[in-house]
Amino acid sequence: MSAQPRLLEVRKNILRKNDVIARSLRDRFRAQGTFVVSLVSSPGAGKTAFLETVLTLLRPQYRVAALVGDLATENDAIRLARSQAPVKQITTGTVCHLEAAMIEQALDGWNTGPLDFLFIENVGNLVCPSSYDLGENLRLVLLSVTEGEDKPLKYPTIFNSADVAVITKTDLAEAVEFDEQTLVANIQAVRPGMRHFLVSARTGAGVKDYLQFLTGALAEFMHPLPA
Ligand SMILES: Nc1nc2c(ncn2[C@@H]2O[C@H](COP(=O)(O)OP(=O)(O)OP(=O)(O)O)[C@@H](O)[C@H]2O)c(=O)[nH]1
Ligand SMILES: [Mg+2]
Repeated sequence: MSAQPRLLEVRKNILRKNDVIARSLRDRFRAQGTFVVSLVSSPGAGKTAFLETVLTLLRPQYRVAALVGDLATENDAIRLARSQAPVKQITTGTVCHLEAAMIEQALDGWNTGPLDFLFIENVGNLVCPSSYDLGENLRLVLLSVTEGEDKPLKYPTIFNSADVAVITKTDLAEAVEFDEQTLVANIQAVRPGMRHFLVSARTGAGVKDYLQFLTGALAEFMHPLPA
C-alpha cells in the first residue's frame, strides 16, 4: 500500500490544528484592536529592508512591533530593532515557514494589547508559508524586480494565499530591464484584482502610497463600514 494517503492525513491534521490556533489568534487581535500584517517572499526579496522602513515611518504615530522568522540567526531582529520598535526573532531550525503555534508562543508573556500594528516577517520561501494561516489580517507577498516577471505563474499558490503584492527594489529596475507590464499581467493572471505596490527601501520610492493604504486598512479594521 502506498504511504501517500497516510501522509496526506497527517498533513491535513497539522493544517487543521494550525487553523484552530490561527483563528484564536485572529480573535485575540480583533478584541485588542491590533491589525496584523504578514510578509512572505523568496529569500532576499527585501522583506526586512522594507519592514525596517515601514516600522521607522509608522512608529512616531502608531504603536508597532514585529516578529521575524528565520531558520537561524537573530540578524533580521537586530536590523528591525534599529527602528526602535519592539522586535522578537523566531528561529525555526529546519522548518521552512512560520506556524500559528510559533506566533502564539512568541507572544506568550508579551503585552501586545496596546499595539496598533503587529508585523510578521515569514521565513524566506515562496512555497512552504502558503498553507499556514498565522491569524493575520493582511498578507503581503513581496517580489523583487530582479527575480523575473514569471514568478507569479511559477508559484501561484503563494500569490493566491496573499492579499496584496509588493514589488520591491524598483531602484534596480532599469539595470535588470524589469518589465512592469508583464509582471502585473502575470499577477492578475493568477490572482485577478490583486492590488500591487511598487517600492524601493533603498530610495523610499512608493513607500508613502503603501503607508497610506496601510493606515486606511487600520482605520477600516477599527471602524468597519456597515455592510
Ligand atoms: N537596491 C536595493 N537593494 C535592496 C532593497 N531592499 C533590500 N535590498 C537588498 O537585498 C538584500 C536582501 O534584503 P533583505 O531585506 O535581507 O531581504 P529578506 O527578504 O528579508 O531576506 P530573508 O529574510 O533572508 O528572506 C540585501 O542585500 C538588501 O540590502 C532595495 O529596495 N533596493
Ligand atoms: Mg529578512
